[in-house]
Amino acid sequence: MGEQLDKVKTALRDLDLDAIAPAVQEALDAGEEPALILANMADGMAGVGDLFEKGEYFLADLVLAGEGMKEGLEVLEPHLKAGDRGSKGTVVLCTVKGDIHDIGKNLVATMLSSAGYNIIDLGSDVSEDKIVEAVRSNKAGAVGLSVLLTPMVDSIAAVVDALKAAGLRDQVKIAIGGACTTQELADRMGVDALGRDAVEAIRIFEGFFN
Ligand code: B1M
Repeated sequence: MGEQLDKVKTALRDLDLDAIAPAVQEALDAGEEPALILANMADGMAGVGDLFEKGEYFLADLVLAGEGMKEGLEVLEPHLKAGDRGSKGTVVLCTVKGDIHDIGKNLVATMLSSAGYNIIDLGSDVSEDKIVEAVRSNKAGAVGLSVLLTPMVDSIAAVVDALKAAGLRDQVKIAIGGACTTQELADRMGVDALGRDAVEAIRIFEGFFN
């Protein structure tokens, strides 16, 4: 036990694309908890981010890492969805306008979905109008925004303002997360919570719906 989790993390960090899906399958076969496997995939991606920041990886490597993450998730997702899906509440989730980073958002979506929430995943680079429409048509109780680019943080305020203008702000709680978010930013933007990782995101949404 543990050795297979390391393999998952290392395969992703080293961009060994052929090894990622088999490593996830091996960890499942060894009886590792799917949520723990997911956490190791997130650690592998964090390793990719560090190597990029050190100048050892380039943009093309980041795209490969995104592919690797998708391949691993394809194997893992059916095992994460054992819970009572969709019963705990509806969450509209996306990455904000101007920002195409979606790996962290996808992780949060997978974790929340397996924890029993109905996730309306609008994807990345999503306008405030689309979010308002999705909240209204799905009667969502919460909105989750992923934000990685500092120049795009004003997109958060645009969502808050659009929900207010539509008369929906009192019906939804809003959480933000992503590499460039801080508590100070969350306070300034007028959102209800900040999640630092996918596990914290689950705790936050549990609080929103209880
Ligand atoms: Co870009 N990128 N990127 N990038 N990229 C960052 C974010 C950056 C910090 C790298 C750097 O320069 N050091 C930097 C932003 C600087 C800033 O503004 N602060 C940056 C930049 C500048 C850019 C471009 C502008 C580069 C360029 O073109 N010159 C460009 C932007 C394009 C655009 O969006 N318009 C760009 C492009 C890309 C790729 C397409 C190549 C690729 C994205 C692929 C994809 O997502 N499909 C990419 C990647 C991979 C990264 C890094 C290396 C890794 C991001 C990631 O996936 N992390 C990133 C550097 C870094 O973060 N260290 C970087 C792994 C992921 C699991 O973590 O997303 O943080 P994260 O999610 C975590 C938590 O944050 C949290 O839970 C997740 C799981 O634990 N979380 C939430 C996330 N959302 C949440 C929501 C919640 C709660 C928790 O509640 C709702």
